[in-house]
Amino acid sequence: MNHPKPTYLDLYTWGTPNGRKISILLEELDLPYRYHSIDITKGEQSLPSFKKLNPNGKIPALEDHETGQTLMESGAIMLYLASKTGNLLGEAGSVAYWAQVQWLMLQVGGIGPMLGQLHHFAKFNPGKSEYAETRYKSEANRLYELLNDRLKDHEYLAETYSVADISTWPWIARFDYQGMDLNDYPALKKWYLSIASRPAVQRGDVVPTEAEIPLPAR
Ligand SMILES: N[C@@H](CCC(=O)N[C@@H](CS)C(=O)NCC(=O)O)C(=O)O
Repeated sequence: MNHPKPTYLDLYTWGTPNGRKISILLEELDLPYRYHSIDITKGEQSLPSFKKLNPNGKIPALEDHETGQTLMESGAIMLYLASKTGNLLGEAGSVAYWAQVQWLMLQVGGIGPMLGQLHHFAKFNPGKSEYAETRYKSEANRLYELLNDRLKDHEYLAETYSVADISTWPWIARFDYQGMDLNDYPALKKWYLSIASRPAVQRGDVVPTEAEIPLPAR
C-alpha cells in the first residue's frame, strides 16, 4: 500500500515572480507542502507574525519542520530545497553546480531587481519618473539580450534544466508588464514556451493566485 508523503514544509508566498518560483520548484521536486497566502497588497508581509519568518518583510518564506529550518530570500530557499532533494542542482562544488548558481545569482541580484523596478515605474506609475522608466527599460532590453544570446546555443541557462531556469522564468512571464515583445528574442521565447509547457510549472504557477500563463501573441 502506498503511504502519502509526510508534509513538513510550509510555504508563505504570493502571486509575484519571486513568490511563484518556490511553488514551481516544490512541484518540480514533488515535495508535499502547505501553502499560506501572504497578501502583499494588504500589507500582510509586514505583520509581526510573518516577520518572525522573514525579518525583511518580503515574500517568500519557508519553514521546514523536519529540520527546524526557517528561510527568507527566494534564492536561498531554492538552493535549500534543491540540495535537500538532490534534484535540479548539480552536486555541490561541481562545475555544473557553479554554472547553475551563477545564473541563479544573476536572477536574484540583477534580473529580479531591475525588472521589478521596471514594473514599479513603467507599469504601475507611468509618467512619474522618465529617468527611472528609461533606466530600467534599457536594463530590461540588455538582460533580455543577454538571456537570448545565452539560449541561442543552450537549451537551458546552465547545461541542464535547473533552479536557474525556474527562478528566471516567472520574471520573463511578466514580459507584458515590462513592455517587452518575446518575438524580438526568439531563443528566449523558445525557452520560455518550453518551460511553460511543463506540467509542474503549470501546477506551481497557479498556487499563489490563479492566472493563465501569459503567452506571446504569435
Ligand atoms: N530578494 C528577495 C525579494 C523578495 C521580494 O521583493 N518580494 C516582493 C514580492 S516579489 C515583496 O514581498 N514585496 C512586498 C514589499 O516589498 O513590501 C527574494 O528574492 O526573496
